Amino acid sequence: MLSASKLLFLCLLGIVLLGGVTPSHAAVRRYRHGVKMPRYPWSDGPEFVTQCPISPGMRFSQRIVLSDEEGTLWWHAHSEWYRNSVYGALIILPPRRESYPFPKPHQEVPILLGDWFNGDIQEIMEEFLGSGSDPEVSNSFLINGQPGDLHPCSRQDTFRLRVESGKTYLLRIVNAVMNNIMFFKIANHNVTVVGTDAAYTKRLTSDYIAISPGQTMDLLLVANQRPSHYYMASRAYASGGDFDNTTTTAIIEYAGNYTPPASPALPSFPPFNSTASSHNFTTQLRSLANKKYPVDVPKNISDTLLFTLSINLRPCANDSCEGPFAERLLASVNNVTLQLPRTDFLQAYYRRINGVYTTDFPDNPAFPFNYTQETTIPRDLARPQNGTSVNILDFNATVELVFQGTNLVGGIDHPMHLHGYSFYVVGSGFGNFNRTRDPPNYNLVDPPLMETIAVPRNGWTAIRFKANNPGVWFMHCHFERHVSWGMGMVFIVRDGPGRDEKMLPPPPDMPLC
Ligand SMILES: [Cu+2]
Repeated sequence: MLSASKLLFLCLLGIVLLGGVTPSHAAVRRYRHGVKMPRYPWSDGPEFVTQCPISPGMRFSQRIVLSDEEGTLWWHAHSEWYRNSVYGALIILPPRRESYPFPKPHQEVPILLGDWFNGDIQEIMEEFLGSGSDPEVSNSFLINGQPGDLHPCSRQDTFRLRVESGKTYLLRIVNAVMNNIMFFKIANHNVTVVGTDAAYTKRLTSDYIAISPGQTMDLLLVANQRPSHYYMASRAYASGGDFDNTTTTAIIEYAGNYTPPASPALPSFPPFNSTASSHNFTTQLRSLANKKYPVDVPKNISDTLLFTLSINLRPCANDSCEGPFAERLLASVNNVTLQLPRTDFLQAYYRRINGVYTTDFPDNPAFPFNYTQETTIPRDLARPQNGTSVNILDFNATVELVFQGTNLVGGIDHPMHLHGYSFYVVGSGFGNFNRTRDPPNYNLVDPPLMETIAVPRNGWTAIRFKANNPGVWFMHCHFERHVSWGMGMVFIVRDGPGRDEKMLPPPPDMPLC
């Protein structure tokens, strides 16, 4: 049920989207990242999954339907690479007359991590998809739209947060970066995580965080150091390949009479390639799991799924591609490279249009192999199938989904994101998931409730959720290059028998393909 404050917020955000705000040649879809949209996939956003593009000049009112979210979410374009610059924070306060399950902060500050490319983002996308290579990397990362002091061209615009000694600040961090998990740190200060993806967590105090594209984190910062200037900074965690190795900064400025340093203190980061630093932080997250904020982890599982996440290669005519071995880079889930249809999945499902998709997305890999062996995996195992297939779940199915990273072409982390749901992250580890050895170690007591979770490089992550939101829901890697290469799939959750268990009808202004 929506609280009064949530209703108010919903009205404030009664956004009318104008296709005309996009470049004149482009069409766009917008997506509220993490809003579950009960029974209403029509405003979910991803192009050719739940809607057709909003053409320039066209209007489409997107309804935001909130349910139990509380904390920070965000919205972004879900079309090609437009999310690089079309994004913002979405803050959901506790119901009126209720408070946070932590001390009330003096001030709340959205901190949006983004990235900057010296070039037209669409051209960059078209270039790498055309050549079959990796995309060029960003030129800098951004905090609230600014690269910070280490980029002298825009030094005067560095984001500054003025703090008063002894006061507590709630930093609402959004990782809107395109292709990197980020480390974030504040010189001389610890932060305390109190929420992720609009769900509260047990307090976790750390001197750094690791945050995936797609994720949000709410952090308490206490201004308890000597009054001075300190950098808050962010840079990539990257387990391999080319990446943007720059650091973005903003400044924490204490109020008071003192002489600020010529240059604020810069935090020291974990090494770029420290998979352990990323994984150790992520695996410490816990749900609040108390009487007021209970967990509801499915215990009896009806659908057990194992999805491999792979980077793939496909030969090109005359060795004309620019990926490894002059082949084309692709990506897949269970060896299926997603081909988006030209009529969206949701429209086809709702209107029973035949021939748009198939219903045979595999529950398990067709060819099991040693997914994470460090020695080179034979290249013929790296050939994916193209597919426009969905996996169908019954209403109220209790689902366990294990994501298994593979070392095909090159093992890398994958921040996996599911639309329409939050899920409990019940376990993760390195190497191949083992159905006998690993489930007894699951956390079914206070697992974190997330909407995006980084599957570690050459490892696995197990999630559980109850399929109680009927509709058509996209699941994909939140590294933009991976989803562009096909690392995504679609769930259709059937209607339930009850009146309130069926998908709602589409709005009258739904764009047509
Ligand atoms: Cu990925």
